[in-house]
Amino acid sequence: GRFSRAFSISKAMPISSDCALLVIDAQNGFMPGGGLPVAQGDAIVPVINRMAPLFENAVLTQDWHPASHVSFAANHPGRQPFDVIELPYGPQVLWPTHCVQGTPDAALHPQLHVPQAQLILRKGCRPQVDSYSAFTEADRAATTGLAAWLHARGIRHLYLCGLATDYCVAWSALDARAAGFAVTVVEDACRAIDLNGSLARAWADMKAAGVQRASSQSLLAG
Ligand code: VGL
Ligand code: ZN
Repeated sequence: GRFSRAFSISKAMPISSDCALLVIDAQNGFMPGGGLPVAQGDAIVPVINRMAPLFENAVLTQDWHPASHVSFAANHPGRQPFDVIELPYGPQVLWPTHCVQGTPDAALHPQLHVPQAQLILRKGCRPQVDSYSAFTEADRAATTGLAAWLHARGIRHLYLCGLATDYCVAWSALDARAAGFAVTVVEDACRAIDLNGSLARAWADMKAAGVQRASSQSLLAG
């Protein structure tokens, strides 16, 4: 019943203090009704809220673009959302305008509850460079400083969740592996955009990089 369920959650084995939950872009802009809606994006919020208490350490990210951002189709006359253009750092998908700095679209989902989060990292802030990854911007040169921040706190293993599986979650997972972290993606705490096979490609790339795939149930079962 209700009591035993609450009791079993409170008794769930906490996750080791050298682990951190990394919640990627759980923002209104990626939820149904947002600027770049991800199908069932809001379904991840209760899942994240259930597993968050297992973690002593948590970091949240926000996609945080200026209105003039190079990734917005609206800033490229004659282009449409989901067109791909060539930028100095490589191909760039043009997105609908989303997560503009300081707007409700860029705010975290109002029901997201991860009160122990120590850092909210904002990315994609430079007008001419996108950043799907929480670690390294799309020019592959600028770092956000997140790897150093986590290393300085003795974090060795990251559990990733959020939106979208095939863009910001996958790119963050791959960069986290490259930075030396063990990485687990909690699949049911993510949802994908899935543009031209991007989801299957993302899982293949993550598998090849040694990213583990888990369910929130398996974590809660300890
Ligand atoms: C994202 C596309 C553009 C994401 C952000 O959070 O996955 N995708 N900006
Ligand atoms: Zn974006």
